[in-house]
Amino acid sequence: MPKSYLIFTGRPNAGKSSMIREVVGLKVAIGKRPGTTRRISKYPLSGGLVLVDMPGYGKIIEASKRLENKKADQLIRFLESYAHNVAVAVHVLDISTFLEVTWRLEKKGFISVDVEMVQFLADTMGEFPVVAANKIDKINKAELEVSIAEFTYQIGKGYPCAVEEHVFPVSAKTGEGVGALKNSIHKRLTAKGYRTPFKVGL
Ligand SMILES: Nc1nc2c(ncn2[C@@H]2O[C@H](COP(=O)(O)OP(=O)(O)OP(=O)(O)O)[C@@H](O)[C@H]2O)c(=O)[nH]1
Ligand SMILES: [Mg+2]
Repeated sequence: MPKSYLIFTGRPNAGKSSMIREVVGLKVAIGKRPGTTRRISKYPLSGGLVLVDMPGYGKIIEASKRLENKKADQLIRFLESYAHNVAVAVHVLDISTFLEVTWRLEKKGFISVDVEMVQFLADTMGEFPVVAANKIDKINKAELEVSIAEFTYQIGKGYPCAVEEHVFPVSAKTGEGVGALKNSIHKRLTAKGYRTPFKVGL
């Protein structure tokens, strides 16, 4: 039987590995600087699932453009070839810097890497990923609302479905919102006949 994957995607430093620690309880390496997770790392979990911690997609400090492109190609190829075996994809984004980063990219004529990645995941998997809008401890409520609204608006341009129901404001640092995120992953796994490899407080 082919293996099934629980994958965590996102830009460098978004908090993918921190979120894996919070959600799954696996002690994967985390770091202060972007580029901590260097390889696509797979960890077998209970119930036949395999967890995948991905390197960040996007800017890597101290890496050449060529290496960045090579890494991005590797990630895209991995996602394309594994798409049918992904049980649940969780896209982690740093919502505290989303507006600033998006505006900076927009000025250069690019769309947000997070928006691009979420749309890519939705297209290749045929299902909207669970989105963990992380680092909510770094901004206030008003900033969070505006940031989430902008993110869902940008995603919604291509996907008029109810995007909000897939977006979970969380902090891997304080644990806020992690319960709701875990429940949503649990629901998706259960609906597909998988056993959830972590405790959920229902
Ligand atoms: N304030 C705050 N910091 C966080 C949060 N989540 C992660 N961090 C910090 O962000 C930094 C990056 O976390 P990682 O989990 O290593 O991020 P990553 O996405 O796995 O990064 P790469 O492996 O480099 O792609 C670390 O210093 C974490 O402690 C959060 O919710 N709030
Ligand atoms: Mg990491």
